[in-house]
Amino acid sequence: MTSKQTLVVAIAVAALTIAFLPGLAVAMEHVVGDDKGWALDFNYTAWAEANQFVIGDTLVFEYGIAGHDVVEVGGPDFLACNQPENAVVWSSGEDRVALHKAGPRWFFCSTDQHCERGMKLKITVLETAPPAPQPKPPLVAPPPSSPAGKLGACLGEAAAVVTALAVAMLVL
Ligand SMILES: *[C@@H]1O[C@H](CO)[C@@H](O)[C@H](O)[C@H]1NC(C)=O
Ligand SMILES: [Cu+2]
Repeated sequence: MTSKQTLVVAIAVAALTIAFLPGLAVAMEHVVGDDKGWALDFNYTAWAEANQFVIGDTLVFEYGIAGHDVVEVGGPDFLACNQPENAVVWSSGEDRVALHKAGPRWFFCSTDQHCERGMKLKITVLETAPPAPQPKPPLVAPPPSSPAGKLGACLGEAAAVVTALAVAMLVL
């Protein structure tokens, strides 16, 4: 292949990737509490509601090891801030917890009364990411769930790829 052909192929691959990117799952790392990390005086219920957790994602708990830890428990122990003998405990200060199955997970800090004071996190891990909200289709268009709607969406993506290729050919 000439270098020009190589470039065209590279651009085509890039255009295809961008066109179909929304359909690809990207594993996410969630730093618990964002900038605040794993700490007192933070609403982890609100934080969990503002985030989406999908199988393959990772939770990262960041905190000073002198003051905190991370304990994983079941639902009733979570409600009672109770740490059973067999609970899994993380204490590195930078704990990475892989979310490898769907369903709820419960964590709290076992230091003093930190759990009672709200240093506790419940998340629900989803099987797959829910579809991103789509812009409302015009009234005349068929509903997106119908075969015609899907075809339309595919044609739209195909048109984007063809346009990108045409631009690439013109530029080269
Ligand atoms: C934390 O946020 C949740 C959800 O927004 C809210 O229902 C709850 O009252 C808050 N808790 C505190 C202690 O502010
Ligand atoms: Cu703590």
